[in-house]
Amino acid sequence: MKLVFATNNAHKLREVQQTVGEAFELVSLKECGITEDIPENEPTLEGNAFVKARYIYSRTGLNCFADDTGLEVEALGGEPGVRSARYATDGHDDEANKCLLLERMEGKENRAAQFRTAMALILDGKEYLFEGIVRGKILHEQRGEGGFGYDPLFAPEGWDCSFAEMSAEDKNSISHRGRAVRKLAEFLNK
Ligand code: ITT
Repeated sequence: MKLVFATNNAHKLREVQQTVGEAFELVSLKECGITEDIPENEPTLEGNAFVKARYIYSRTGLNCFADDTGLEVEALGGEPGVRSARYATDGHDDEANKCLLLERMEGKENRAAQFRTAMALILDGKEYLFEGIVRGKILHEQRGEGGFGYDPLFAPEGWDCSFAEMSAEDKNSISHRGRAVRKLAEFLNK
C-alpha cells in the first residue's frame, strides 16, 4: 500500500519505513509534489498532526499520515512540548534548542521527561489518531553522535545511554515514534 508520510525529515522517513516494513511504500512530501511549508501553529501535537494530514489529503487525495512530536520536561511544566522544533529560534536549529534546554535545566534535580508522538492517519477520508510515549530523563550534557534533534540529551528509562548512543533498531524498538507507528501499522494490517 502506498502512503504519504508528511515529513521532510529524512531521519524520520527512514525510521518509520523501517518500522512499518515493506508492505507499505512510504512517499515523502517532496515525492508527491508538496514543497511548501505546511503551517504547524496549533496549540497541541494532535492538532498539528491533523492539520498536516488534512492538508495533504486535500491536495493529493492520497491516503496519508502525519506526526508531530514534542519533548515534554516535567521540571519545565511540559516545555518545550509542542514548541520543540521552535524552542530557541523560529527555525529548526537543533544545536540552539539543545543549548537552551540545558540552560533551562541548570540546577534542576528533577530530570524526568518524555517524548510524545501524535500520529494522525487519513484513510479513505476517515481520520484516526495514534499516540506513542517514551519516558526517560534529561542528561547534564550531550552524549552520542547518532539520531537527531534532542537525542543526545535524552536517556530512555531502563537504558544507561542516550538515544544518540543507541542503534537505530534499538531506538525504534522503544521510541515514542516507533510505538505510535507500530500501532498504526497494526491497524492498517487488520
Ligand atoms: P517534520 O515536521 O518535517 O516531520 P521535524 O524535525 O520538525 O520534521 P517534529 O515537528 O515532529 O519533526 O519534531 C519536533 C522537534 O522535536 C524537532 O526539534 C525535532 O528535532 C525533535 N524530535 C522529534 N523527534 C525526535 C526524536 O526521535 N529524537 C529527538 N528529537 C526529536
